[in-house]
This record gives sequence, C-alpha cells and structure tokens, in this order.
Amino acid sequence: MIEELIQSNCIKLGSFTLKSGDISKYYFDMKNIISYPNMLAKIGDEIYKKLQDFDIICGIPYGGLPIASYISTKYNKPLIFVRDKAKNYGTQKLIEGEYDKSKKCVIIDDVITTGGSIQYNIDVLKDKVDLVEVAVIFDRQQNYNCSLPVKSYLCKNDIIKYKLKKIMKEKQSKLCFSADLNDKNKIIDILKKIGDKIVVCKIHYDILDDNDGEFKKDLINVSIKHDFLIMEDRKFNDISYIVEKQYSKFKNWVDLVTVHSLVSSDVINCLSGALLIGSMSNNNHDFTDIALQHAKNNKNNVIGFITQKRIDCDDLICMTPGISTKETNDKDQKYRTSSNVDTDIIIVGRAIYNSPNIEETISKLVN
Ligand code: S5P
Repeated sequence: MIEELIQSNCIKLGSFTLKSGDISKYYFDMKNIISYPNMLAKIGDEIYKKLQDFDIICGIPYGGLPIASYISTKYNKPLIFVRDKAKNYGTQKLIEGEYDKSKKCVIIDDVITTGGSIQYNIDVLKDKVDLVEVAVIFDRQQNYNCSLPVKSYLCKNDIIKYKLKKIMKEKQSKLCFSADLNDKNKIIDILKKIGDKIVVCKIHYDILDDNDGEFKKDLINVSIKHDFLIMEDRKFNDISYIVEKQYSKFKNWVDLVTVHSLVSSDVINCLSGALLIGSMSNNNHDFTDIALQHAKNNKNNVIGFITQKRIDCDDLICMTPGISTKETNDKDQKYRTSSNVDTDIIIVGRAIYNSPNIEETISKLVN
C-alpha cells in the first residue's frame, strides 16, 4: 500500500517549502486518494477493523469525509460532520446529520499533524455524542495534541522503514556513508560520485556551518536524485521536553535519527525513524537490553539499532559503525573490517572520505 500511495502522489518525495518556511523532504497529500477508489476502500476497511464498537461516524471536512462516507455506507454506520462555522442562514446548524448523547461516535480524518482540527471537532461534539476515539489514515508524527486516543493506518516511520528496505534491495547495498567533513561542498561532491552505491548518508549537522540552509537543500536534492536516506547522528540524550525542541530542527528533512537508550520512552515516542544505540564502537558499555525494550515498546518510532553485533527484533535493522579496510584503532575508535560484521548496514566515514580512491575503497568494503 505504501508503494501505491507513492505512485498515486498521496506521498511525495522532493524538496517542499512548508507554510512555516522550513523545507520538507516529504509531502503528504492524502486527499488525492479520492482519485483511487479501490485504494480508498482498502484503507477504509483496514481502518474499520481497527476501530472499537461505535454507532455513528464523524468525518472531518475535507480530507476525512470521503473515507468516513465509505465506512458509513459499507458498514451501515450513520455519518455526521462538523462545519467550520455554523451556517448563518436556514437551520444555522454547526453539526450535520443525526446524533444524540447515547451514540458512540468515532472521528475520522485523513492526516494528523498538530491535532488542531481534530481537537476542534472533539470540542464541538463532546457534549453532544459519546466520543470513543479518533482514527486517521496517516500520522505525520509531528507531536500532536489530542484529548482522545488516536489510531493510524500508517505513520511516517512506516514509510521510512519501507523506503530503507526497498533501497537496500534495489541497490544491493549495505553501505551508510558517514559524511563527517566540515567542507559542505566536498560532502556534496562525494555524494554525487557515490550516491548510487549508498543506502544512507549519515551526518552530524552540528559539525557544519549551514546558516543559510543551502547545504540542507543540496543534501535533500542529492538524496532524492541518488535515492538514499539522510540520517542525523544526533544521539539524543535528554528529557522529552528538550528533545522535542532539538528534533524540530530535523524532523521535516531527515529520515533517520539516532537516540541513546538511556532516555525515557517519552523521548523515543516523539521521534520517527529512530535508531537506538545498543552498543558503541569506542567502549564496552552495552545497552542492548534496554534498547531492545525501547524498540518493543515504541514500534511506531523505531527503525532499528546502532550496534556492534546483530540484535534480533522483528523486522528492525542493525547498523554498525567502526568499520574500515583494516582492523586498527584510532584513539577510541576501534575499527573492524566489514567481513567480521553480521549486521544489515555498515557505517563508514574516514575510510571513505580520506581515501585517495573512493570507488576502490568502497568495493573493498562491500565485497
Ligand atoms: O558506536 C558508535 C556509534 C556511532 S553512530 N561509533 C561511531 O563511530 N559512531 C559514528 O560513526 C561516529 O559518530 C562517526 O560519525 C561514525 C564513524 O566514523 P569513522 O570515520 O570512524 O568511520
């Protein structure tokens, strides 16, 4: 279904300027689903299966109405909807359709971002019907506020997980390039050369000076052209109130982000495409057990682990840094060769960007 949503332009990848002025790598236009009735029906059925028992269904105009109307007619659940403003003529109604306080009601929308329009519907309906829950087609995972539980058919983490696995398969590659250079132009030049061979480009955005945001734009464009994901290796390690603020700088344009495992579940819950630190290449601390626990408790937020050894957990991906062409140490970095690693993705920095022949080094690393 994710592939179908991409093909039908409900999920778009590119460089999009948002209302806030920020740049986003994704644009979710679920309203386009009305042009694909079979897809709308499939998703409507899946959403219906997830819902608790209810009597009436409220669709939020415009995006939620088509899917709510489908569920309403197919499953014989009467439909209501709330107007933006009460009509100032005729009946002056704010709520269309029939309802009363005894009716268990679910609210349906296409996408949840801030939760603002859903909360408006909840506030209008809360004394008029028996509100049960909210369901949406797509959760952008932007830390919404909503006073009712929200179920989603898909979330951004699902899209990223799907994209990563698809790229790995199509390119037959397990290489993540760690672009830890200060020279932004050099990073982009290298990516233009090796972009087709890598699945992820990992950065430490705080190493760079990108006040004008030009590097960010260039990186997004090169990542779309050569089809790889962008990872910010931020290793979040604070309370969720702060991490939310720190993450807001990245959430619209990076696909993946690293987080330490010694944080609370609330931190992981505010991320998408999260990679939990299981074990590091520089010392013997092992956080595997706690990382595993977080992964199990936050399935909608986590993509996998940064780890020195394979961690088996459902379909999660294991990535390993500390890889070079020779087994050696560089201060606290302990290098192994890729043939000694049993995980899905190898993360390589200096061995690539300091190499006099990058292409040759890459073929040594991946063969
Ligand atoms: O355990 C770790 C985890 C990470 S994410 N050890 C690491 O070295 N890293 C990162 O991988 C590190 O921050 C750097 O960006 C990269 C390794 O770079 P290299 O130049 O040593 O290959």
